[in-house]
Amino acid sequence: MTGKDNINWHERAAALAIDGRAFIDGQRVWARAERRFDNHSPIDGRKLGEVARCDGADVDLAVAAARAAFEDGRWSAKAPAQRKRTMIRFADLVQQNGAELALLETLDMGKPIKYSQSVDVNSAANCLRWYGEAIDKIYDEIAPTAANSLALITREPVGVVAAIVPWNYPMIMAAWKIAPALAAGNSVVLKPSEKSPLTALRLAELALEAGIPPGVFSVLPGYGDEAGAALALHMDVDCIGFTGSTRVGKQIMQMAGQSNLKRAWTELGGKSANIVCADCPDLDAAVEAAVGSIYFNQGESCNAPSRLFVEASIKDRFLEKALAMVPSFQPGDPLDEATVMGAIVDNTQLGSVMGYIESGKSEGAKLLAGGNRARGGSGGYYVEPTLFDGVDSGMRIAREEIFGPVLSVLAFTDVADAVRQANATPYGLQAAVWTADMGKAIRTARALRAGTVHVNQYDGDDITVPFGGYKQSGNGRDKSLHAFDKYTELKTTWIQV
Ligand code: TXE
Repeated sequence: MTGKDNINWHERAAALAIDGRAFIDGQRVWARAERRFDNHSPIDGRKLGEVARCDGADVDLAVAAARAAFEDGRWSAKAPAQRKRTMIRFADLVQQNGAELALLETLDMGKPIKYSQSVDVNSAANCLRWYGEAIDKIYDEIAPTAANSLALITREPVGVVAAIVPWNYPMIMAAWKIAPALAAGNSVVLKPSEKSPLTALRLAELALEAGIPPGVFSVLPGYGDEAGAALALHMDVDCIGFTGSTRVGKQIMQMAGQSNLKRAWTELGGKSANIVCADCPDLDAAVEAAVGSIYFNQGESCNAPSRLFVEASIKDRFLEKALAMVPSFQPGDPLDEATVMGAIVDNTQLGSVMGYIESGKSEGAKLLAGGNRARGGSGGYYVEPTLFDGVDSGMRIAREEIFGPVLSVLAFTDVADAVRQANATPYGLQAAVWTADMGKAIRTARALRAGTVHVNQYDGDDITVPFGGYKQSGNGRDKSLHAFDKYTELKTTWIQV
């Protein structure tokens, strides 16, 4: 992004031509069966265009092209330094086309244009650049064996990688998979969510323009049970990287097992606990993080801190400050640069979020803010920032992933009990603890069963650190050098000396 001011996003949106064709073997094509689905914007319900509805036949083509590319070495056999240069060009092109990508992302899934630019475009470009930069700085190993032999331990690309990603951060989720997989020399077939396919298709064009050869990176829009399942079941896909719901994550593991035992990596749901102790060193910062993090991206984040545990003695003060802040997250027009909360991705998700709000009310939680649809008359899907107090760990709003702007507040008197409740979930993605007592912070962080624990903050986020969950929040890690573990095989070569 150039950061230029005064873009008229409505005008740009009206002028935008949507190309919903798939991207297979370097070409924009419709699905073999000629089927399409309508793509609507959650901003106002308007039809944006038609998108290729790919199925098993298209998957076969894309996988065959990916395999051919992998075998002939047009990408896989390039020196890491060469792949690096191409990945960096790809990142630069994402940045240069940032305004268009941001607009597509906002129109497609409803997040505020301000964040599509500053967060989604920048993070995706940074991710592509970082893995490109990293790939020619990784050395292999020689094992400390006896003197009459040499054992080389080398990493090789795993082959054909399928990536299936969700709709909440379409570009970033795609980048987290494709950047390490491509940098390591794999061929990749990406299936974006049917709810948000547009930026992935544009990324494929930019990859080709950057010099990633045809066949190495294909993008197949389509439904999960058609294109997605065909990829997960494919006998010639070596590895699958999935981000989405825990329900589908389990199916992915099963399909991997029932086909060719492809490596299956999953980044799934969460119900992250944020524990604020009475000795919190900066209550204002804690309030800002608790409120800001649950309403960011309309609450559609797997790591959203949706369960807020506050020590009883400070709860009233905490809630007073939180409630003063909630109205600033009222949803607005996502194409207005001042908007901080946008539209829920579609009518189905809206119905699900409203259902959770109703369940909170009927199970006896105290609705202190929000609870209603917003922006009536816009034709889009908006929910007020919602806050429930008096939540009990047994209630559905405390147990299930809502994936909407709904914060559940629970009181505690004993931090050990808060940790027990925090851990009493099938999920284990993230958690946080706020306390001035570093001993308590570290003991609590150790006790929390989560892939990431924050201490006195909730916004720690960097491409250099792994991201992923314990328990049913998935396996493997996205981001950081650890992501290469998912997309490479270790080979040992014994040499007689
Ligand atoms: O996700 P799905 P949905 C959670 C969140 C949300 C719920 C449903 O709670 O409310 O999941 O969202 C593809 N074989 N998260 O329905 O269905 C699908 O096409 C192969 C948390 O959108 O898991 C899409 O590309 N693929 C989450 C991707 O899987 C299949 C992000 C995710 O879709 C498939 C998203 C199948 N049988 C939702 N069925 C997070 N952790 O960030 C679907 N897909």
